[in-house]
Amino acid sequence: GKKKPLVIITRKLPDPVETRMRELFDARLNVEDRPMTQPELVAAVKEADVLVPAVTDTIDEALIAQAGERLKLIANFGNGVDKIDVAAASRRGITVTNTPNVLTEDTADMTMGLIISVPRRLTEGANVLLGDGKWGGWSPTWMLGRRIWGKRLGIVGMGRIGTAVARRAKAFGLSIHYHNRNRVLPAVEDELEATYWESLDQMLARMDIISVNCPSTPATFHLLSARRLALMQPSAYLVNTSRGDIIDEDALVKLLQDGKLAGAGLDVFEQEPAVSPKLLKLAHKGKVVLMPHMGSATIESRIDMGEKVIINIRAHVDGHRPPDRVLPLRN
Ligand code: 8YV
Repeated sequence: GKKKPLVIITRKLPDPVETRMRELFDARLNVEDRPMTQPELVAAVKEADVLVPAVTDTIDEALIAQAGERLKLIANFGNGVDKIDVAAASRRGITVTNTPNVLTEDTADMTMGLIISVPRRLTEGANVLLGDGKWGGWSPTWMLGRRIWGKRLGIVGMGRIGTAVARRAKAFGLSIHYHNRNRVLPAVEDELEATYWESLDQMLARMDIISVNCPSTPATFHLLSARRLALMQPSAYLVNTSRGDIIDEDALVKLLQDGKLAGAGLDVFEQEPAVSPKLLKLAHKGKVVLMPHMGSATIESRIDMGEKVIINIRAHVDGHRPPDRVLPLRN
């Protein structure tokens, strides 16, 4: 039969995915559960027919310039391709694919979790018993948070995940507002009773909770800048499960420290896996809830993401257009 393509996978993947990849491809798996070093990545792009990176790998123009003739597909394990220079890949005739849809609901669940956790002080409450095990007892005025029911949620980026967050939030009694480059379909606006804000500034100024659900692109870098964050009400909360660099993290920290923002729930950071000590301090004070990039971290999502990677590779090697091809940004 045909020679199997050499597929180099940068990270350890769930067992069923690795088993399937071994059956279908000449799969080179990363047995150590750590990101590849730069020399390892260079060796991989020189040799592979297909590279399967994850969010911890930076596939920039300089790396792509070192790719061998054989490399024709970068099948990302993950939805966000912000660490991959898709335009540079495209110029070299390398296709890029991602794994949309399968992680939408889980990421929306995590987002909803943060939308509830921060105002209702879930982790703070749990830590009372964990910390020193001392609970002084119930009191009518102790550990009071803020209700989310009846509040206004502003979603920045109304794509698949943003819409899934909106559905959940509506069921929890929040009113749905959103900012997006384009309005969503009237049927979706009707279903969610959603209000479209053409002006992000105006939306930020009027919301009780903001959820960031847009991709990280040059156009969204620090979209929530110091100036824009300062427009939010001091009683407002900010949640981010997309990418850290959409928010000016230093400016966010400053506002939280100065009491000009009520709290934040962050699953992503500007310098992962490093988290600023200032944010950790705010977490200890109960002002913020910090998660280590876990939006899609379910067995189900991660297996389905692997399946998507496999589907994209198979389509590509069979000479078809892979279903999840990512096109270079046009801006
Ligand atoms: C993963 C994600 O944690 O899909 C994404 O964009 O951020 C998460 O699903 C990770 O990126 C997988 O590489």
